[in-house]
Amino acid sequence: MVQVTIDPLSRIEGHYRVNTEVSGEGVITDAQSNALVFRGFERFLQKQDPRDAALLTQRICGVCPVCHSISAANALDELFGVAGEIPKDALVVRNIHQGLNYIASHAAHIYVLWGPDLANPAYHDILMQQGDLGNAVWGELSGRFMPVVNQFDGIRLPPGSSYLGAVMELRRLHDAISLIGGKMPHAVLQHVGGVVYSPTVADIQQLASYVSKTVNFVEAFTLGVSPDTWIENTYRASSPQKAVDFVIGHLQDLLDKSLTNNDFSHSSGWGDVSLFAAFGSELIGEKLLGLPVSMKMDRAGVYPDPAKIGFLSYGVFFKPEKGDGYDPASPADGRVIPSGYMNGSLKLEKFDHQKISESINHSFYIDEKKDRPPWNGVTVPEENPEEIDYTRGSESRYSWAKAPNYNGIPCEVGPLARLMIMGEPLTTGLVKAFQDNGYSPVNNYTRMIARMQEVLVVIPELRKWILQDLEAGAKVAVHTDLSMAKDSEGMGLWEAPRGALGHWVATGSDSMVTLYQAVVPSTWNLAPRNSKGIAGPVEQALIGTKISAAENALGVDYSNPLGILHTVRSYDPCLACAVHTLDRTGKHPAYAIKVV
Ligand code: NFE
Ligand code: MG
Repeated sequence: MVQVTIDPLSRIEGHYRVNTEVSGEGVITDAQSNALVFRGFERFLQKQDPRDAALLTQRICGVCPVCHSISAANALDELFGVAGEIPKDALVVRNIHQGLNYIASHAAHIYVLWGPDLANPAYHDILMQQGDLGNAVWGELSGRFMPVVNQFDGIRLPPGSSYLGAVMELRRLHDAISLIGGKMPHAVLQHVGGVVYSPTVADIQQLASYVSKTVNFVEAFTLGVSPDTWIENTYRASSPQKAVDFVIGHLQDLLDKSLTNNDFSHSSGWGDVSLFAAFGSELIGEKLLGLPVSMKMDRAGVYPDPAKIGFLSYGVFFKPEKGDGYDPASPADGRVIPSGYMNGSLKLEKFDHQKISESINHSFYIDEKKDRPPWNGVTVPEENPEEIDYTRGSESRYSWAKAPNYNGIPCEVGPLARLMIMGEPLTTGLVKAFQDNGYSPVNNYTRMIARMQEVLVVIPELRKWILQDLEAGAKVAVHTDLSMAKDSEGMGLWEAPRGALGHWVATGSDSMVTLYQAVVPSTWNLAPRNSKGIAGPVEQALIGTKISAAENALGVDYSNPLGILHTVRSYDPCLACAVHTLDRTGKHPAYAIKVV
């Protein structure tokens, strides 16, 4: 048994440590997910004017400030009793603001945080065993995904073309978000009662132009085919099987050409998604397309026991067709990407916000109760440093993240959960293909494909909101004043790029905040054990995963623990969001393995 600890785990947002125990065969047998900073947003909002929450909570995170401002504004709408009257155009502006941030956030993850893993030296060694084909594929992976600072065999390599292209594209997307939000990060747009700005005709045209430039990037780099063709045959396919057939057929056409000349370049049609879709998966690449080699990412990051995991979506993007107002409880038909809960066997149930609770048994908080719903939540940090102890493994208290549960069960949240719950054809078809072929449908590969596909789900909706639904100069707010928030409660359910996001607020007789709780996607995904001792989603996904590249294809290499890195990064973690401080002791945990 070897203990492998990665601290800090890089190329995620924030400060994160993961402890694992690994068997002599290189299989992870236990894992603890450690969130090691506490920031206290829920505490310093106490006694504040609640209207400030839509501005202040954005400071939780610079990657996803938009979703925090919208969750907060949604909570305030209910707190002030105006959720049923928010003008339709304000809801459309919230959609556009969030839609642009979804694409930017997913692009940052796919290309900048996660993409460089495809250029890991282990894949060089695995691919080089395949002669000319492997050499050509490695040339594409390293040429596209190499990060800015990278050395290989002591030689400094230039950054990848797709990596650099995405960085430029992110800048443009941030310009677009700034146009509508005033700035990015930390916009000044979302407010109780609606939004503070109504786009002009010129702004609407400018927004449309930004989106069409993003679509050009997606065509040239990400897909290698027209996004409209892809959307028509996947997101809008008449059945999940047809969506999968389209993608497999497309990959087969590309391979038929490229296997003769070993040309896997962008100019021969290999978009970044196609390259990953074919070579990332044992089932798709080796079994269905007949490739001699793959990264086998579909074998890693799976849940061993369906009774201990669920999948959750609170629903996101208002439906403009419904007119003014919305239901804060987010019923299943209320949003474009719907709310819902799927159990570990992928059976869909209606979402009920009353089933949400958070446990603190393995977290550094003090409370006489071990589980509380967020509308009755407390956040009191452990003050006694002697109580902070990481040494008893999974028995310890070991994280500043609480452990959220739905009906007592930890849940994966994020693009894969959302698109499975939505019944998005490509995701649903892929899930079925993995099940039919004896694979776990939820794995590191399907998590990444779902994130890529969600960009293609958002693009056509974004174009519709901008070009059809948004009215220049329309009314975008209803009147509110502070007295309306007296002795009240509000709940803001939304979906951040990384998954289910909820803000809960309550006020006293002076209308000032008496309770503020945020339950955030990375808190769900990176949770420690809950009050029943059930491991959090990332912990469960790590257990059983092989530590080194492609199912330990080159043997066990503790110094390059790609199984851990791929699995944790497939959730796109954000620790700034997950733990909304300081090491009071001044003692820092030892660095065991530092991966940069
Ligand atoms: Ni800081 Fe966030 C998103 C939220 S987190 S990135 O998306 O809420 O898990
Ligand atoms: Mg919280």
